[in-house]
Amino acid sequence: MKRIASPLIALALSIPLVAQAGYEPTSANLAAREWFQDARFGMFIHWGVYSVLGDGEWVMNNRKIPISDYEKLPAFFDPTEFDAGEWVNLAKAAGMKYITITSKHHDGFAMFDSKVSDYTIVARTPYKKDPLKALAEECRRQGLKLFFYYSQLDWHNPDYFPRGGTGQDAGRPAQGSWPRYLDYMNAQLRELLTNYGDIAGIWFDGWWDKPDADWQLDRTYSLIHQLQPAALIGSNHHRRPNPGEDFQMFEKDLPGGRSQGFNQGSEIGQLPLETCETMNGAWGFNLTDRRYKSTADLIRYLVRAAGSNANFLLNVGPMPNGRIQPEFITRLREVGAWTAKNGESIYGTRGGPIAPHPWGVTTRKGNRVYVHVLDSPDPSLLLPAMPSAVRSARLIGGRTVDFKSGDFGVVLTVPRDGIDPIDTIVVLELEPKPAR
Ligand code: FHN
Repeated sequence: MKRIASPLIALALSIPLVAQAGYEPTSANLAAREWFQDARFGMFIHWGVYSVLGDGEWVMNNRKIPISDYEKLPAFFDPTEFDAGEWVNLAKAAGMKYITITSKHHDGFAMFDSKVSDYTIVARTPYKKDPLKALAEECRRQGLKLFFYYSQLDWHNPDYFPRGGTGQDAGRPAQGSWPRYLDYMNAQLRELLTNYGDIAGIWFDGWWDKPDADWQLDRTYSLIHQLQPAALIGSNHHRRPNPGEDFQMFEKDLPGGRSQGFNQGSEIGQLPLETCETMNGAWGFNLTDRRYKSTADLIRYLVRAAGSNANFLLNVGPMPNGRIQPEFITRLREVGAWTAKNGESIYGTRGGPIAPHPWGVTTRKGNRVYVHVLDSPDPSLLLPAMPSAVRSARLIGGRTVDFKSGDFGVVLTVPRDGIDPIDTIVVLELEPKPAR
């Protein structure tokens, strides 16, 4: 995926964004935020007609494909092997608690039965069905929550005008009505929050394409919260959260990380956190991208995210036939074997009392601290003092771990044959702190 660095993005980091000023989350929304943080692990799904070309979700922009040609693609998109039950089963097998799927990506193509557009999977493809409806029903049946990704950026709609930093080669006329585009976007969001039952939230993306535009976020965020107060709003704008947003996402970096150019200005806010990453190098299906991350790396990313008090949203880009490629299935099942065995150290936890270090991270649940030793050459590990005295120490499998406490902190000595090459998890039981 090519991102265009532009002075506009630099400008964006300086413009205070007005959103849902004075927003007060409802008790249902606050409860949803707790659920979200407990969930810790979700499946991101990037799926669209771009998958026909097998070259990622930015293919229209990167290959400068005009709308007149790109509109030929839906005719080839017939995912007859799509099975919502298979996708939800796979997410659950991995230990994922929610799914976030693209309802509309930057190409403007609606992967749902939108009545305010004829550029939809129902109107334009031989498939003629609404996969998001099937997925919503299956998630409800199997007890997973469902978020919709929605791209504010639109390379197809002529009213997305003035153009932003991308989508310049789509062949649209140099005119359009921005207010009419906002009406269109809000109408589609109304459909997504009305026609698919309870939705866990909206994952916005693409604000960064026109950072200086008047997006009228207060209007959009108010609409969402009026329709479904518990729906969590997040926006992948790579900046501090705005009023009306309920969680903050980081892309391809742990919270506060700066490995990606677009994260240079991002700051960690006070909201629940989530980081997202691909399984290879692509979000949308890419036939030739073989940069598959190892299962061990994916597990460690999940652990480091939890240790940073963040969720991990791990992506799949399904193929145009509706199936998920075998390399992803294998990894998800292997991650699931790990979460089945060690999930207590992730689910329902919050970031631990020790900040993330190169050697590893900690997570915490009540008086229990999980020390995740990810990269320590030495079986002994010196930790700073815990919030209260350590009562006991054991490997998550049960074996006792020697520990010595003192003013210096706590030294853990893990038996050499108890060291796990992926993540050695030491469980510390702390003395309950006296009630104040
Ligand atoms: O441009 C998109 C990209 O296609 C993908 O959807 C990622 C997912 O976080 N978000 C944007 C890139 O920052």
